[in-house]
Amino acid sequence: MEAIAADFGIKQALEQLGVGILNEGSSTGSNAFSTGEILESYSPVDGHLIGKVKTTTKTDYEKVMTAATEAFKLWRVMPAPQRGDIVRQFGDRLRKNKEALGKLVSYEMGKSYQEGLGEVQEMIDICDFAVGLSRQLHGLTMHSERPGHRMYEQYHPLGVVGVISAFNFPVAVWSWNTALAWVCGDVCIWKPSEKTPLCGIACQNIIAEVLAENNLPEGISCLINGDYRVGEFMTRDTRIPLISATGSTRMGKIVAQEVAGRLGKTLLELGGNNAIIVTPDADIKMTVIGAVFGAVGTAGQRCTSTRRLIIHEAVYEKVKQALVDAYKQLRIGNPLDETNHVGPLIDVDAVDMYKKALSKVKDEGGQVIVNGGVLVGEGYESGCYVKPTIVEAQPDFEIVQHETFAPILYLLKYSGSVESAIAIQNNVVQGLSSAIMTNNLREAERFLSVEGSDCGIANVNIGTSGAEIGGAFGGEKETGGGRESGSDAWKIYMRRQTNTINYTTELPLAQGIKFDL
Ligand code: UN1
Repeated sequence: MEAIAADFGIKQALEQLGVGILNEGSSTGSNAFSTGEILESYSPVDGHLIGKVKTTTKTDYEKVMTAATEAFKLWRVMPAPQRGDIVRQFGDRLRKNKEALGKLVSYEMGKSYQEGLGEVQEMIDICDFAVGLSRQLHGLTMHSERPGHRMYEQYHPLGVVGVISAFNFPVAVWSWNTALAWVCGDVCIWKPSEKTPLCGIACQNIIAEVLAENNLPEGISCLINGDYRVGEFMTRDTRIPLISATGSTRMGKIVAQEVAGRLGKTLLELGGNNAIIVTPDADIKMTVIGAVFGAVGTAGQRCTSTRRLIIHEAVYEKVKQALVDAYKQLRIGNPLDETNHVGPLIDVDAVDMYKKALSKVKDEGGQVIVNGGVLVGEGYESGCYVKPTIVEAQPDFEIVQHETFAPILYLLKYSGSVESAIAIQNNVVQGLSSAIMTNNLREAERFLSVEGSDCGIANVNIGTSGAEIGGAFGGEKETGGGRESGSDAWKIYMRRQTNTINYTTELPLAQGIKFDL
């Protein structure tokens, strides 16, 4: 391990980001209020302890809440374009720290360094988007039915926004929420995944520097650490009007009920079971690139990962063979080494779920065409490396209905028209991302029509993962219905107020009602 840390500049990256020293002491950084028990962060890359973080107790949480509430009073009256300028500075600071943060993401979470850099790029992109947005928080004006009246709507900030994020995008998802929430005038409290706490501290350190340089309170961006019990401080807290939560459907249902019970708002971005439909008119080369990246990128741990390929019988054997050939090229190993395509899963529990899913699909009658398994030996000491696998299955297999966060790709054969493929695609409880590979305009438009894909994301000749920040990101059904990042997703971070102003000396009532005194 020391070799990996030294060879790939991990120590320097950690030092640059202020997240302490490998395997020594505790690394609380800007997580200033936390005094609770120690949370250790182990790298799935080599199994080594990277650092330690203090968790947040209820008493600490109250201090965080006070800091956030105080900061909100100041932040909400700052003109939005000035808030945008703070976000611009944060984006600039991210540019300077891109390599270091990308490395930390790769080392703590296990995704490839390229993808770690890509994740930081998403943060930079959303900052740029939010800067522009800070001058475009538009409401509408309406024509009043009454003479001498003016009617319009305006958006005000909500207050303290709670962000709960998952291990698989340990930095970007936070920024999709916070960059928008900040320009909207909200302050944020973030609980990152307990599996990637150092990524949280690193981000907090970066924004804390920007806030300090601008003489702004750190309460604008707060960090809390720990497991679901710390998350509950926020979900149960009536002082938090909006909880944005990314993670499993199981977690999302609990959060949704807690927050709905107090009539708070939620933005949920939960599980996917994403499919690519491959029609007889598909470009096979493009299909293979899209499918392989979608299935094995981030070791199959994106919510947008491709889990099902729904292939027409006319091209089934050809696609299958091309995939088998492509999987032979895959190099699995240390994700910091850029010659590798696939890194480890997040931890041994995830490996366990991968193994269980594989044995389940075999029990159900699935035919393995690219062997899976857990890798052992030199370079695989963490026990988290698994082989990406491909299994021929049936759409109605129980396991195929489930999201397994691992590189398992199910091949499903369809015959007849594109409608039957769409029916298979839609016949799962999740509704995040979907794609069709076709050069046939009719099939493509059918897929995008009201009778087509029921997902929040529907792509043509692109895979299911790797969405750009400019679009609204999220999905339907058990994916939770939330939308983050681009388009008009900002509206959820604000409260809408309708204003009617009477500039006459009369008081006419709406709907023509007469009320003479
Ligand atoms: C996630 O996995 O939670 O579309 C987010 C993508 C990325 C984001 C994934 N831009 O694959």
